[in-house]
Amino acid sequence: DPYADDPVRHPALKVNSQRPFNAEPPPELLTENYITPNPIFFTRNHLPVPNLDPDTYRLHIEGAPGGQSLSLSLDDLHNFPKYEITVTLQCAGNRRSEMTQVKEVKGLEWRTGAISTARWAGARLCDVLAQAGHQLCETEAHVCFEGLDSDPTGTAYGASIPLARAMDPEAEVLLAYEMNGQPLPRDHGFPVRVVVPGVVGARHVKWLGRVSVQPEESYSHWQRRDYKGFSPSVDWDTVDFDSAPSIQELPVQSAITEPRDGETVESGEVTIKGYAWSGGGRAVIRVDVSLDGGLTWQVAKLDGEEQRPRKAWAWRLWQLQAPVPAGQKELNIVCKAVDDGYNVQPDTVAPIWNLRGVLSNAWHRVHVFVAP
Ligand code: MTE
Ligand code: MO
Repeated sequence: DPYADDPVRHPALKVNSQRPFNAEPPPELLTENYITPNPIFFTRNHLPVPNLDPDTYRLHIEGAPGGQSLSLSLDDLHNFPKYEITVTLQCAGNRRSEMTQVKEVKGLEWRTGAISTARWAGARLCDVLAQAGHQLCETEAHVCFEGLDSDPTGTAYGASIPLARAMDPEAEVLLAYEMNGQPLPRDHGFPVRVVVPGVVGARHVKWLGRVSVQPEESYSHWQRRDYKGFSPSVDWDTVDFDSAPSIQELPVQSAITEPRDGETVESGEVTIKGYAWSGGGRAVIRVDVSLDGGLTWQVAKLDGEEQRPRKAWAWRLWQLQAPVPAGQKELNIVCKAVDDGYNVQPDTVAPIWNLRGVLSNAWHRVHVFVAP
């Protein structure tokens, strides 16, 4: 059993798949803290978790023509200037289960918890690439990452990002060795993972073994044959994966974490909580909440760290305390976020349904009963 050596996990996690391990925190735990505690940070593994020895670990960086290839130990990585940033990581499949309700899709049934936030610390990818002689001259090039996790045929997890993002100091792409002040937990990439702020989880390659600059995107299955969006009209007979770009920055997202669907709330006043985030460093500027299915709206209060313009890498938690209209027996609670590009979420799922169930960011809806 290649999974026999997987780490022990926190019992509060809702498991979507045991082998490989995929799990999300329950919603009320997810927004209890602005920074998600490591043991309940959502986990998305495609393969068994490798057991790597930090003393013999080496990160291979392929050198530029005229530059030099690097074989970096953990100590070597620590010798680069250390940066620490708060970044929210979201899987492209977050909230996929709502797409399944429209029509069947292929993928894990994530609810609202395939998203979490941590303080990540490590070396900047641009500093490490510069030491290997790379410059931003090939503007169309890509930086390919290979994990040290592999399937029985020896194929490793892989993904890539554009070189332009990798070399941009403002994009703050990290080779992270710390998560919330601790060495990375095994499930989250020990000893080193990539953190690409504002970009879909799939590019944050864990158990990083190799970095190279290539004229084309990674040839990995997960770069080319997955993690792409399509029209609702495309099915498994007609899909052409080469016709769509790989997902990088994610669209604006929000969800309600309290109360939960089907719950009974007290009459008088209701407290509604959730999260909101957008990709590409776009800040969340507002979250609107409705108690009547979207007929009327109120503005929620945003909590959490102040967001830096163009570098809003982390989510905002939000809440709204609202009187329950007298005589209401049920409430149709809805939330939607707006980012600083004034991008909004679509109101329903059907027009954004896609066969892989990615990019599920319609208004989030929760139906509750009011106690008599
Ligand atoms: N890196 C490796 N090596 N193997 C993987 O299976 N999964 C990716 C990404 N990096 C993956 C990986 C996907 S799809 C996501 S959403 C994130 O890791 C999840 O990171 P987490 O498990 O730390 O939450
Ligand atoms: Mo993912």
